[in-house]
Amino acid sequence: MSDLKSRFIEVYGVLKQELLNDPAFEFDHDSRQWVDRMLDYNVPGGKLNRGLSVVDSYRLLKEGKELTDDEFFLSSALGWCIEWLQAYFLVLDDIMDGSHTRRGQPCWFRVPKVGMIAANDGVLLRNHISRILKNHFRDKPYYVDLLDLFNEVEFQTASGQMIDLITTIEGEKDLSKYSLPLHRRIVQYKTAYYSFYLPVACALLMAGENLDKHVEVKDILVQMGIYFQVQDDFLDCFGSPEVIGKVGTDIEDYKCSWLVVKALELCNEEQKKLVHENYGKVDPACVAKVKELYKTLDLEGAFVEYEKESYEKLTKSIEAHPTKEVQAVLKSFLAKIYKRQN
Ligand code: GPP
Ligand code: MG
Ligand code: MG
Ligand code: MG
Repeated sequence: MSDLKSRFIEVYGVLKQELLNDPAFEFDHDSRQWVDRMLDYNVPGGKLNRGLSVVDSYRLLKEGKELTDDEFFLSSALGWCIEWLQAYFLVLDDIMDGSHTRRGQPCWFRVPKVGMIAANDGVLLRNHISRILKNHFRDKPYYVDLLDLFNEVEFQTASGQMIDLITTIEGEKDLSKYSLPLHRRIVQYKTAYYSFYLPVACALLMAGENLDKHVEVKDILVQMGIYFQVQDDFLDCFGSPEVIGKVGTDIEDYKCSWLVVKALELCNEEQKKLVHENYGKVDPACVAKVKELYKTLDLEGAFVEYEKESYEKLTKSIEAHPTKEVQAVLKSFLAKIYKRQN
């Protein structure tokens, strides 16, 4: 593990201890143990890309100068707030999507004796973010902007999640409503803001920048986030569960996934009928038929094409940006996700 990553993980331990000893609430042994286990199960086990990106981006914005211990701790704490936000979203998303596994283990709500307590754990995870921010950023001049940023991004994500969910009601009635513009709207809101814009926005605030002056950076990051969610949709069907740590449910869930939109675009009348008859069914035989059609239509090829185009477009927009430091932040982000397998 890199030195940066292990130092970053140490900060998780500090933040967790602070929350467990929260003076606002007199925890008894059982409740402290519950929160401890719930946090370890849901917060630190991912790739940590979003969290580490805050530290990376902040360092690049400081022209690569070594961070002081205090700067490292604070940028890591903001990074962890994003990992907490991600944990909160995933715990709830897995309930809503009826998923089984996440990060190579059962989804939290599937763990014996957890069940719907997971819904309240989601609320707790969200509240932990505000407590971490209050503990460490209350005296900073950018505190209000930070709170506002987290609130806005949470609102955008929940709105995207809502469209992701209610779209399936319309889709069940009329699958032809699934289109690339609709897909784009869903993924922009449910994924792009919190996964891509938020880490960089946190670093910019820490560096004393005004976010209103960075709309073009936001735009590039949102485009990158859309590309990232198309990858997620692709991996849901074509990724290997051992590598992505989860078993896909998009076909069963009737999701407006990039794959089904592409399939509807490419298929003939007979194949369209097959999609209509088999999409959104839990029966494994139906799922297999849809997957087979995806292979026949060479959606893997279509995805490789999309990936190449997105990479070229993003690189062009990044290179058009006037400041070298910002370019470095964006390029490092793109390099982390290009052709990812998990
Ligand atoms: C990813 O969708 C979107 C989220 C995790 C946002 C959830 C937002 C909430 C307000 C709960 P996904 O279902 O495709 O992700 P995955 O494939 O990881 O389940
Ligand atoms: Mg999901
Ligand atoms: Mg979902
Ligand atoms: Mg997915």
